[in-house]
Amino acid sequence: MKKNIVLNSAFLFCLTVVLFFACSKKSSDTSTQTPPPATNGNTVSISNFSFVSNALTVTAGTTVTWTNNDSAPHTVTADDNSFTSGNLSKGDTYSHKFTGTGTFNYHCNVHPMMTASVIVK
Ligand SMILES: [Cu+2]
Repeated sequence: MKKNIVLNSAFLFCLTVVLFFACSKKSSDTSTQTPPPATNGNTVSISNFSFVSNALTVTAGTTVTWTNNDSAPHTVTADDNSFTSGNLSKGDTYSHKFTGTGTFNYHCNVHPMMTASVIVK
């Protein structure tokens, strides 16, 4: 009888281990099915002296918001000067609504090598 108790305990222990791994596998499967955070959408991050994404595609009528995540000041300035944010300090945001379709190239006035575009479809 005592042997049965030992066997039952061993069985229960194994069952617990199996269930634990089954559950942890299930939860990790769920996390891989969760879509990654949107890197596109209608926001652009300015970080490490670049625009992320540097080729944002949106539909006409979308308001795009830029956020400066750098300590350095940046601007969001259209190459044709149709819009400009002025100097953005760290944490500052700038929004511009794109009503017409086309490719809108822009740059940073402080760092002209920083270029990017918004493609409006
Ligand atoms: Cu800049």
